[in-house]
Amino acid sequence: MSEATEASLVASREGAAGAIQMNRPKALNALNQDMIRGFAAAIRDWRHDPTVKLVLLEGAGGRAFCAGGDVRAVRASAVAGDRAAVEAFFSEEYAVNAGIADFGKPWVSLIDGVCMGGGIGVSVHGTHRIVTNHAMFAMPETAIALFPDVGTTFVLPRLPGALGMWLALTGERLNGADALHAGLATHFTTREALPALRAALIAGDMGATLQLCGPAPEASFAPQRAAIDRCFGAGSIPAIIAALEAEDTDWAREQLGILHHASPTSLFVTHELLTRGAKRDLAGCLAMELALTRVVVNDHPDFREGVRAVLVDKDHKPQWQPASIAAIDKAAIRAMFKA
Ligand code: QUE
Repeated sequence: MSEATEASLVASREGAAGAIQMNRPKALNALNQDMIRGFAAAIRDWRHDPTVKLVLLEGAGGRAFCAGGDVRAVRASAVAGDRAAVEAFFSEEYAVNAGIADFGKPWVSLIDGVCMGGGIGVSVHGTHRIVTNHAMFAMPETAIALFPDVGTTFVLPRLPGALGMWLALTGERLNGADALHAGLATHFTTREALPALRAALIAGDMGATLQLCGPAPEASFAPQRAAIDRCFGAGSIPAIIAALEAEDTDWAREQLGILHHASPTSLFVTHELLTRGAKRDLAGCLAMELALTRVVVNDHPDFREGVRAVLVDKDHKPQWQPASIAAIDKAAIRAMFKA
């Protein structure tokens, strides 16, 4: 028999666990449509299977948990005018996010390496997000003119203070300890403890699993904590910019540099989404996000330009339209929410 082609998502039974491995290591396990369908099938098959006590989710290759969605493929669909393909990708991805939230059994993600965007979506709605000292979390979508999605418009406004708004607008990277202190992760361990932790999960022993977790170092953002709330809680994009300018610190100047590099449209859309998300349940947030993808991905020039600049040509010199925060027409942003 010939060797089977490596599946991009490997779902298998291991003891008491349903084990899912995201397996596109060269693409940092970024989620493509096949992988999303694999998640949907595993959720469907294991939800009511009493022999599956928990789900264990991990990334292959040692470098990444999951870098996000396969936004290169989504861009290609948008450029080709294939709205149905764009709709299929996001609607099925967000259904998986909702399915994880109401799975009803432990959904345990072992996060060792990169975890961005869609990777946060397949972990944060689960019951346990165990991070190592090598984890790297980010919601970097404003850099490619997308917005925080996969249910993070529900999660981010519920983080302490203005941490969620800060992470959503700047795409700031968090290490494992930071993610724990911010509330994106639930437990901290070391890379060295992962084999024993995995064995405990396969034995179905959550108690033994969590005993392999321990205290995390202090958050790297702790010194900035008050300034984050003061600036990113200011209430609007122009007010956030003004607050950062008033700080007159190296940290604030760095934040301003990041915001002025991001898609201006994305910043306003993201601020509005998180503000609305604070008052909605997860299903309402996912529906709001899906409606926005139709406009942002298919109809607005910035998304295809952002993916081009960051992931296709990698020149990191996107030409945004409009090009500056000052040039944004608030009515045009409001219209995107009504489309
Ligand atoms: C913003 C994003 C993504 C990103 C970079 C951003 C994203 C994503 C990837 C990514 C990274 C490496 C890969 C890959 C995809 O990068 O969603 O296939 O090999 O998936 O600034 O939203």
